[in-house]
Amino acid sequence: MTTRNPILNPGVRHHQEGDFTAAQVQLANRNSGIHLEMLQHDITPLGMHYLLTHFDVPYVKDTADWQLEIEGDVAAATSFDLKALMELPRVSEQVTLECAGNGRALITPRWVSQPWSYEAVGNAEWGGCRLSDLLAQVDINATAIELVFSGADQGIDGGVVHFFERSLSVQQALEHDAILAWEMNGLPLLPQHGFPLRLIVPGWYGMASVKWLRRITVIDHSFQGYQQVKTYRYRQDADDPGVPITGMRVKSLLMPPGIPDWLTRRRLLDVGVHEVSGRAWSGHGVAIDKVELGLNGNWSLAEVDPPTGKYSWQAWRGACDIGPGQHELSCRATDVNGQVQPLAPVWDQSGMGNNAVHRIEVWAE
Ligand SMILES: Nc1nc2c(c(=O)[nH]1)N[C@H]1C(S)=C(S)[C@@H](COP(=O)(O)O)O[C@H]1N2
Ligand SMILES: [Mo]
Repeated sequence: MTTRNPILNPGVRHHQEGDFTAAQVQLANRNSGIHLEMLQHDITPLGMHYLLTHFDVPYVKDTADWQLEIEGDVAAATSFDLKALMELPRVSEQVTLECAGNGRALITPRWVSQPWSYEAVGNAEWGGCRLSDLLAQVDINATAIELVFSGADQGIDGGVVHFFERSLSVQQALEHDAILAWEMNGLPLLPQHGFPLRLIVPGWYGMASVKWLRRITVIDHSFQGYQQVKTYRYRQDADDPGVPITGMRVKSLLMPPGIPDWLTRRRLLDVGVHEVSGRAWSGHGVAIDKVELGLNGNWSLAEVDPPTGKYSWQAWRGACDIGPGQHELSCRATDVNGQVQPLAPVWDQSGMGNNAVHRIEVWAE
């Protein structure tokens, strides 16, 4: 008698309403979010940046025999150790990274996956070299179409066993200021952020920034890997082939004022004028034009700082005169291309790209 392996035959993924299951709590415990009070920092302190790790964190004990392999549609396969990478021109750049699934748990019904609310974002200073400088040392064949970036982490999703892999077109790899990073905020990458080497694709949602990078394969066709075609697409329903997700949508978050209630995180504050501040960002290096601060649905213009880097979020602040009782605070950003955050989530089958305005309840007395 044979039984069907439930891991390789998981059945159809579904939506859910109401309480979170133990499996979702387990996911949330592994994949932590930024604490919103960290929005006071330009650069998210190490250990406070959000984390999204699909499988197990691979453990590289010793970097002495570690190599980044480059193979496929190239004149000759080659590899680089960390020392060789470190001889390329250095870059160090602030990049805001957000998970494409951020906000998923705020869409009803909820897609069963990592249940983010607002917190899957951070801004770090990534140090390393440009991917384009490395590729300049590789003789890529004229037939090349895409580059596949392979992580060292293997697991199962949708019944499919695979390594975490994503591709970029040759043009995207050369033109998007991508970084091969071995440092975060001036220190070697923490194990959970991709030690010893990761890709950073500035301006894109986080899935493109492959951690624990160990191989780049040049291919003469379009990549059909699980993380490329089965997920990270905007879809209306399960049958929709969808469109690939690339750049981040315009978004802003506010730092909750006052003090939190331990169990509910509802905020308590004094009646009076409060300065409310936060961060705003958009995708593909597009700057923020304005941020509006909402008090019970009445919007006023906030002051926005200039960007500290092309791909870095921008600080904003405004004043709110808060009377006694319960109120809703919110914020809404518009980028220089005129893209504005929606007031309510825009439907997506797997809860991707939810950039609806951030809302929090406060009680003043
Ligand atoms: N190898 C590998 N790279 C990965 C992932 C992963 O699970 N494995 N997760 C991706 C996703 S979905 C996101 S949002 C970012 C998160 O990066 P962080 O954990 O450093 O914040 O890494 C991306 N790179
Ligand atoms: Mo993500």
